[in-house]
Amino acid sequence: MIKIVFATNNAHKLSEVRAVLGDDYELVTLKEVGITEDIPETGATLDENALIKARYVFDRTGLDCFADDTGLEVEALGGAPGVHSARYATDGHDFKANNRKLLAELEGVDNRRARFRTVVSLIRGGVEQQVEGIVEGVIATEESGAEGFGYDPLFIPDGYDKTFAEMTAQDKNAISHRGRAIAALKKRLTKKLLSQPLTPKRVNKKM
Ligand code: ITT
Repeated sequence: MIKIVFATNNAHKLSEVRAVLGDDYELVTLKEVGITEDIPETGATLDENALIKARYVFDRTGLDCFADDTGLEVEALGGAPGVHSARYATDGHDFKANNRKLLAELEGVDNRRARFRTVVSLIRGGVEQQVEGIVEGVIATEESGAEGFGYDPLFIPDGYDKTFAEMTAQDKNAISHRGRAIAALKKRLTKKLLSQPLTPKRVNKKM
């Protein structure tokens, strides 16, 4: 069993990732390593925020860890809400308000193309790596379905006529941004490390 910390406070992400990684991996939560505060996401991009979250955990624990930063990128909105997806409508993680705002912004807009993008930053043996997963689709004109979370009731992946929120967790994971990013992560985790680890100085400094 490979133990690895998943730097998230989002229970939905945790259960999706657990299902994709499978039984060979034991996912350790932030709470279990004593990190109870919100990790500040001050980056301007998904890549930066994923790295910030992973480094935050590595700097404090020195343990192998990874973080997921995800955004919904809507073509007609110039890529918004993107890196601001969690706090699109309000300062909190209010999924309902975010979906209402997205529908309002796209009212009367014909181009409803969008994609979900997940960036995963991994720090393993002190070596940083990054993988990505993307799913393309369209934004529906009303919410449908009760599964999943976030923007799932509005997102119809290409090749389907239902939203992510109308799919089982297994079906969503098979084609989703996160499912793809975590599949790529799993491949990395089975490979030998080739590059040099980060200097242990950063770990020691704060331990
Ligand atoms: P952590 O940072 O603690 O992992 P978070 O919810 O803040 O959790 P993000 O910063 O990646 O995660 O925020 C992305 C937001 O995008 C999230 O709050 C949801 O509203 C939305 N989101 C992320 N993944 C999604 C998915 O698979 N389906 C629908 N919406 C999703």
